[in-house]
Amino acid sequence: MNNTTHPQRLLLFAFFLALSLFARGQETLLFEDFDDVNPPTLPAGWTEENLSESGNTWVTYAVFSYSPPNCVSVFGNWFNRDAWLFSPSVDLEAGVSYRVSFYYRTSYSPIQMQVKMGTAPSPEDMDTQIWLNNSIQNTTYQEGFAIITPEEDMQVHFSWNVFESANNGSLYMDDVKVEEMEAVPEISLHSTSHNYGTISVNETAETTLGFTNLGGAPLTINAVDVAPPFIRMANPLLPTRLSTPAIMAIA
Ligand SMILES: [Ca+2]
Repeated sequence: MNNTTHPQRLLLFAFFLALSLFARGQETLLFEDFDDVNPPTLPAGWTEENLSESGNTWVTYAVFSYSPPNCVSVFGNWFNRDAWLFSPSVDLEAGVSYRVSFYYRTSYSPIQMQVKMGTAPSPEDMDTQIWLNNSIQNTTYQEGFAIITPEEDMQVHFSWNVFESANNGSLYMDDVKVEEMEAVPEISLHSTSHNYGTISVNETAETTLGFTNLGGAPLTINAVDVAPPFIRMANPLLPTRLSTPAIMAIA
């Protein structure tokens, strides 16, 4: 491209990068990859309950894993499902934040799943919903997670409940983890809107930034300092880019 005959396009792209100011994850309380058992047996301490009359329930499965060789799955069979998978118990401390995460996908048809926690591994004791996706459509694994902060010391079980979803699609899940989070905030910075493009001389472009706190402690932002120098990144294969690495959130 000949820059002498084409106007330069200046694109701000650094806003789209997540800005992680603090490390996450301090202690893993529970991790299960379902790889040390022979399918369809569930790992020790894990149980299932099937409340549907004809739908399938949770089994360990040796195909379509996220971490090979196994995952855990609820197969489709065209009937409504109400399949519950229960974790072993985990001790939680009051005021401490925990990250409950897992990887999940469908085979091809939309699936509904919720994650709940409760004091005993049975559906009637699962009284707190911490995650819900009522239209799981991703056919490659993606992470689901919830951050919880109990108000009192608790011994809980977590549960994954595939419900309704009367189709032939299967739900696959792997690498379940419960970890205690460091008592520090973690900022995820992202752009929610912008009107970039060609900015003429003396013309102003605007952006709106979003801050999400994915850490284990509250975050107070009193000011945002956008400070030069800005870096114009040169790449002959791409339009000229302008990054803003000096954006600082001041907590
Ligand atoms: Ca696995």
